[in-house]
Amino acid sequence: MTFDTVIHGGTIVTADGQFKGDLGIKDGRIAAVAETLDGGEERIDAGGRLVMPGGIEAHAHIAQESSSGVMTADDYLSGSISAAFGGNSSFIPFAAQQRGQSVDDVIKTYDARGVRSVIDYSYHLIISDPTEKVLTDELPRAFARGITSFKVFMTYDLMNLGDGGMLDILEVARHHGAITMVHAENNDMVKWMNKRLAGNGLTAPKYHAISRPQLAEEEAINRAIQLAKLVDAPLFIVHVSTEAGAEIVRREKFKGAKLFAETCPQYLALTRDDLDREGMEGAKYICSPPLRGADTQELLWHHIAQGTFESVSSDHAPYRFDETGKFLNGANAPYPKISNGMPGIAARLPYLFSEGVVKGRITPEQFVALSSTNAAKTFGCTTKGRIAPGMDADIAIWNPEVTRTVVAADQHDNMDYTPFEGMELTGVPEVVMNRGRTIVAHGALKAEEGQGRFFGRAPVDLRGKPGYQAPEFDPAQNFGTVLR
Ligand code: DUC
Ligand code: ZN
Ligand code: ZN
Repeated sequence: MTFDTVIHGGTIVTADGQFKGDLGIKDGRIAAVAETLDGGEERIDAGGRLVMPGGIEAHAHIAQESSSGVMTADDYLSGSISAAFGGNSSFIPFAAQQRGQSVDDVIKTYDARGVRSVIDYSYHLIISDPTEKVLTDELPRAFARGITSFKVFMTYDLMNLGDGGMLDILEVARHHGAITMVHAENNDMVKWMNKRLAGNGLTAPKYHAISRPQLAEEEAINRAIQLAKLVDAPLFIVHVSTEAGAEIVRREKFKGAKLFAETCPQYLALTRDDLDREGMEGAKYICSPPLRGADTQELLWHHIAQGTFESVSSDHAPYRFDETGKFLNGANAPYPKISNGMPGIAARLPYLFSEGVVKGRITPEQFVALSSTNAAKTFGCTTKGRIAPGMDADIAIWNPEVTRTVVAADQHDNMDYTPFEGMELTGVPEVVMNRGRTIVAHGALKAEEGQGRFFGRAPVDLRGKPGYQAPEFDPAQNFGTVLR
């Protein structure tokens, strides 16, 4: 067999194991994996390197308006370039519905934005207005096009669907093999805290941490899971920031809920004390759920190592530290009016590798699972996330020994800061490929605008997840009733 490219002499790492070997690429796909492979128009020496599936970033906000109308600093060009420098071959940003907007229009809008991407992309929808038409007509059409996941919110007045709204949309998702992602924080607890803090004149950035209590996440995660269990629908809890929330996820998975979850590097690397930096610096660290205490960090790492989370995602939500982003509502805006989110798409995998693999908290195989393979499985990316013949040649070749200091300029995004500034991280994605084409090599961009392709995704694969049946839906326990 002839190959376009052979990557030789590296250690190939998959979610299941690692071995020394060569990898042959033909027409954008992995054509062969063997101990040694001859030929290849291009031969890449991967001696001393780890050859892994390129990252799949499953949580990023790119060219997206927030519910209050603030546009992210990164579009599909800058966001995808930053992702590529961070070891990602593909990503699944959000396509957000504004209230009153049809899902068809949302997809059309993001299709026009996505064409600039240098890596392959798909979308998760964000649904804020689940009208009857959305539920019965527009969402099923989106699912049929391969957009098989969407996020809903239990917080923010403009987004919160309420429990009944959640049940309605969870049932639609279940029926069509789609997966519901949820931002789980109790809206009334947050609003009540906001009111108390404002009443006491406490509006500096640091009070953001207090305004969104850990209990608000714990309560809402538990409620979201019970709602999903009632209709036996798959549920993905995004950005888990608390030990209590992670513990509920672990317990409910064990009980058979069709449950998936992620946490993010910011909850491992940063703390609420970062919100208390000099002047308005703390605004850089405003994200929701908020950063927690240092005690939470090792507990979340433990959950990562034990398999509570499918993925560690960036939740890249870039707003510049100026009047276009964080301070759209004024340089001294009270914390509820400071744009909510932080960048991290380039730092996600270097952080996870360095603090996870290098420090011995997770294995290289777990790194592959958490960075790529599990996201592919959970979100139906059938040709991505694995190194095996026939799969897309989405590959990242890592040098596991080089140490770099994180600086904003190396993130290659459209931001003016990185919350990870100054951290020393060991492990660098030296070469990143998307469908066999090198997009980043040794710190240089090789990709062209628009070379990324949209990919549709398969319905959710729930094999091996028998699920949970609420007794009220079980004819053996509900007087023989079949509920439709
Ligand atoms: N949720 C996110 O996932 N990102 C930014 C802000 C938010 O509420
Ligand atoms: Zn969220
Ligand atoms: Zn997010």
